Amino acid sequence: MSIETTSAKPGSLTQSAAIEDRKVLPQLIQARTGKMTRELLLQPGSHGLGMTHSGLTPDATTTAVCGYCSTGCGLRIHLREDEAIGLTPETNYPVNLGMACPKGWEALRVLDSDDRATHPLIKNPNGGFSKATWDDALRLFTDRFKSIQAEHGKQSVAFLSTGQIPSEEMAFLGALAKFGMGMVHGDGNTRQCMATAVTAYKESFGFDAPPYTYDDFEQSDCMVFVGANPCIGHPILWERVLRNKNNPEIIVLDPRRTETAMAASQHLQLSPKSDLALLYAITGEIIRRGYVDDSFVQASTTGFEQLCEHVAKFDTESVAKISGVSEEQIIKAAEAIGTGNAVSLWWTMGVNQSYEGTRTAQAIINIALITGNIGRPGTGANSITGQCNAMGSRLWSNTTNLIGHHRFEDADDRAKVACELDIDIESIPTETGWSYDRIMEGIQNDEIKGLWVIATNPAHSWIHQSNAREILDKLDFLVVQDMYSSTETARHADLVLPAAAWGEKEGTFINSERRYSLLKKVAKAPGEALSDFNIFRAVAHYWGVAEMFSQWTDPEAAFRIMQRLSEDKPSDITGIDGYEHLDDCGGIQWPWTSADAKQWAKPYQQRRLFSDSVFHHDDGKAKLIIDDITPMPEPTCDDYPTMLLTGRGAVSQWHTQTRTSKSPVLRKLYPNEPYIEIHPDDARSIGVQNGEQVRVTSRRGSLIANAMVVPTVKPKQAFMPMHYEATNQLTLSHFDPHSRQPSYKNSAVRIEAV
Ligand SMILES: Nc1nc2c(c(=O)[nH]1)N[C@H]1C(S)=C(S)[C@@H](COP(=O)(O)OP(=O)(O)OC[C@H]3O[C@@H](n4cnc5c(=O)[nH]c(N)nc54)[C@H](O)[C@@H]3O)O[C@H]1N2
Ligand SMILES: Nc1nc2c(c(=O)[nH]1)N[C@H]1C(S)=C(S)[C@@H](COP(=O)(O)OP(=O)(O)OC[C@H]3O[C@@H](n4cnc5c(=O)[nH]c(N)nc54)[C@H](O)[C@@H]3O)O[C@H]1N2
Ligand code: SF4
Ligand SMILES: [Mo]
Repeated sequence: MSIETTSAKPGSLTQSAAIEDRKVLPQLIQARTGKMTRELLLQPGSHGLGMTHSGLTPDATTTAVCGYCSTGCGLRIHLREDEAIGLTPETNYPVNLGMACPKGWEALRVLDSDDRATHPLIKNPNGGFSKATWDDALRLFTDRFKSIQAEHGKQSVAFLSTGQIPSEEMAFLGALAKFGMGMVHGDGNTRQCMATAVTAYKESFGFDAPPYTYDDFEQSDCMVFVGANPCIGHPILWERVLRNKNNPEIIVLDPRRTETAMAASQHLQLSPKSDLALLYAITGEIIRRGYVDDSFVQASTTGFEQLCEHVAKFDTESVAKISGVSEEQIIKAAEAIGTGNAVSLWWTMGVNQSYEGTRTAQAIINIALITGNIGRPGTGANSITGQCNAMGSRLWSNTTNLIGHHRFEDADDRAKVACELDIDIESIPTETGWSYDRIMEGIQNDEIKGLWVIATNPAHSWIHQSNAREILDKLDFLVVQDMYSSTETARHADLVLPAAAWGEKEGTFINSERRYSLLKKVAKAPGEALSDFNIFRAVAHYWGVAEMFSQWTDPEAAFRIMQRLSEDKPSDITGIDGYEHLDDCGGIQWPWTSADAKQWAKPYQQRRLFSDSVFHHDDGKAKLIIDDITPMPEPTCDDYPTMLLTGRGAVSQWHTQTRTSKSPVLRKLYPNEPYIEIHPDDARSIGVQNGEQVRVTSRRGSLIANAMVVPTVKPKQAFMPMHYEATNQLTLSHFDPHSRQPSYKNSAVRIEAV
């Protein structure tokens, strides 16, 4: 990670300000971006570079995709007698080109830990857990869930799953739960993360289709990052940005002066949640200055006139006041976008996790469309995903979409799925299930009594935590299936099922650029832990529906079923010839159809969508979607004068830290105690020095954290990483009305000295 050699335009005001900040913050940045790791990784005993210290020499290597983030780096696993003894980043992989972040380097280390779930655990009358056999555990699972369904109806048992297990496991879980066990409601942690992007793409393009390929980072001459901090969240993608030889303009829209903002040539440090107004003002300037690609707009979009009328209401002068971004900055950004030859716009959680997220994402999409920046190298309206298989969950989880991007309400879709799965069409629900927030509400209202949680940790990661935990405790029966038995959610469980982890099983993940890649079994799962896939097979057997799932013998067989289901969809993968083909190619991006496979000897790399300017609505055009601005759900006030933002803290911290906290190397790269970033003026006014404790209180709860006094947040704004258990005690239950994604990044709080 080289912040010094950034491709930001030299001499710009922003850059000299960044240098000021860097004098203040060099250590913080080094640690947070993982720069110090090489030294740490060279310590004896490390699985990373340190493998040379172990004295073992590998007798073979194999390449597997990393199991943390959606970048999907290839890791070369060094094997001795088929067991992993170390790893290095794969030099020959089209994604990471020989690079990996500290989490990837340390991926094997976190598999060994005292709190790995090794046996099924059943809650005993004292509130502790007792070890159980799989037979006892699965009998209990079946008896309890079946009796709840008998008493309260089939819909009274639901599941919450994840973007972090292989697609084959997601598909199996969704099919088993909804078609085999009769559940109606199930959702995933991708609701917390990607629901907004999915909704925005579906409405704008007619299909959930992120159009880009990573090569676009290197081909753009102007890149806009909205609510995204790739230096921390997607460090290897940021490395791809740094490889761009076009000396690109880099525009960052973020209320904080993030590591990414410091490296940008334009930082639009907007007021939280003023994105929609600001993007409309930029759109207005683009239109007024004549930067519209008229022939593209005419041929490939609908709604341009309405867009023009709408954005005219957002005059630059007023928006400058609302957003705190000057008129000059707004115009400068519009000029850069309007005059760029290859402009790409990227967004992540600063957009998705907001109460107007869907419309904000669509305002970004509109800019790409009206300037004709789509379908060409270096362009696109590009949502970067988060979890290793968030894209897989969007296609395969069978939660609110019928599996494979079909619709529950559509009789033809149900017939196709029934036929490909060889099941009775009557077993497929005819209605879309509830979203995550509605499932939580359903538990609160006694509509849902049983819950099966797989590879997610809601007692830490869901909003308004005290309420979330009360809700989990209301359940008659809670099953948690996880690789560790110590998670915040497992503490509330009646039954814990021990799962094998990344590295201990196989399957495919789909990364942000739509690439299916293989994960591999290179280690033995501890104790009696089973792969999620095999847990689902066992559940099918105990539930009495083994026959219905007799095709689902192993992950590759499931992959073949998924291929058949994908036929004729924009995400068609019928041309992939099994796992070996994925392995040979360094992963394959969707679509890859059987027709493609006939035409080309090998899937060509770096494919982007919409090069033919044809979208997935019936008329082949993309929609320009607009909306009114709505007031912020919880503005600051005298009692709660500070706006709290939350998000990722350091490259070496992953989410609820069940995994990353297990590596001594990673633990050295971030503060182990919860901290909150506050501005020096605010610190002064409450009489707090850097490192001293503060109490942070919102309308929902209160916590103690160390003050990190930094100029990177504005006065009356604060930032807290989500990785600390307490953070979500403060956050607000408010959702984007279109995507039902929680708005994690705006809660009014009060900060006081302790
Ligand atoms: N190291 C590490 N990497 C990760 C993860 C991790 O836990 N650790 N998680 C992965 C996952 S699942 C995800 S979803 C991604 C998330 O990746 P990002 O979205 O890049 O991460 P966040 O820090 O959640 O949010 C990005 C930025 O949004 C800004 N923001 C807050 N409010 C607003 C606003 O109103 N407007 C704008 N424009 N910006 C705002 C925040 O200041 C923050 O800098 O990261 C992935 N990568
Ligand atoms: N305040 C605030 N809260 C947030 C966010 C924020 O920005 N701010 N971001 C949100 C976002 S974007 C996300 S994605 C969520 C993430 O929230 P979670 O999904 O709750 O976080 P993780 O820690 O990734 O939880 C994954 C769980 O799966 C387990 N696990 C790992 N591998 C396997 C496996 O192969 N099988 C099984 N069965 N279990 C496994 C891990 O041990 C862990 O307990 O958090 C959300 N919460
Ligand atoms: S950037 Fe993401 S995929 Fe690559 S090594 Fe790090 S965590 Fe793994
Ligand atoms: Mo996420």
